[in-house]
Amino acid sequence: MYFIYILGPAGSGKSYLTNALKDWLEQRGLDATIVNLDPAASWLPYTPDVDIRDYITVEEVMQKYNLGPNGALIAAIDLSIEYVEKLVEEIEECRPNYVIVDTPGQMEVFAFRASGPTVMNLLRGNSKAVSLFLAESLQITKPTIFLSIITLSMATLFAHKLPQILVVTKSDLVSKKSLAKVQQWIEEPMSILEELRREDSLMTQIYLDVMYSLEDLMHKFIQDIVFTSSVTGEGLDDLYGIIQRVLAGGEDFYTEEYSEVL
Ligand SMILES: Nc1nc2c(ncn2[C@@H]2O[C@H](COP(=O)(O)OP(=O)(O)OP(=O)(O)O)[C@@H](O)[C@H]2O)c(=O)[nH]1
Ligand SMILES: [Mg+2]
Repeated sequence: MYFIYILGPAGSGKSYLTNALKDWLEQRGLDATIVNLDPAASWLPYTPDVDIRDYITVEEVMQKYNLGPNGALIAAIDLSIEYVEKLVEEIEECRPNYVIVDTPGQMEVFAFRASGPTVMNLLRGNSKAVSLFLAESLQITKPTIFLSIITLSMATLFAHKLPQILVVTKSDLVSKKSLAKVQQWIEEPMSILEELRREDSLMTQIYLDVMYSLEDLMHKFIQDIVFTSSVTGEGLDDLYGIIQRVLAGGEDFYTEEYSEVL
């Protein structure tokens, strides 16, 4: 059993990718169980096999503790630790090849507090896992947003300490040329400088400093990028190939190199 955690900022396409990936796997004769870990989800593009909302919802927490939606989401995720054992039992009954875990929209609440990564760890136990960090193509193709997304993806990596693949979603919404540009920024981070300067020349020195600091980090921590569309199915073959490589540990992956440190 392999776990695939789907993480990313609000609206980045987590739930749609969860659904598309499950379909892709099932069409190839592989079983996938979907776990919804979003206690605030009011509608999902799939029917979850295992659902945190069967145990706790943000709505209930708001009423019970007189909290607003953000406070209630924090509380619901903290409280969900209590129910992980039940979720694990449900997953084990399914005994799938893959467990795809969809996570809450407000990823900062989930990934950057202790309870989110704790739930992730308890859920997978000793099973191998990979996380997909999602970024929307319409956002990541903008140079300054690219920098924010890259730093956020690294922060997420440090929070859950799992091998992570950067997935640029909704690739059907931008040109191939723009996606190729993002690929180039990943491979040669300094190539973004010119565009950053063009966007805001007053910031040139700061961008230079940032890029010098980020270049090495990016080479070390962002190894895989893939462009997908849950609408056209584009990129899902590539994504599966990378997931397999990471999970099988066939190639030298940074987690092996850093596992002692992490
Ligand atoms: N064109 C296009 N739209 C997409 C794609 N994936 C998702 N969307 C749209 O983007 C919106 C958000 O998608 P979701 O999958 O719900 O995003 P999410 O990250 O789960 O959202 P939250 O859980 O609220 O954070 C929906 O309106 C989808 O229709 C895609 O590959 N292409
Ligand atoms: Mg969602």
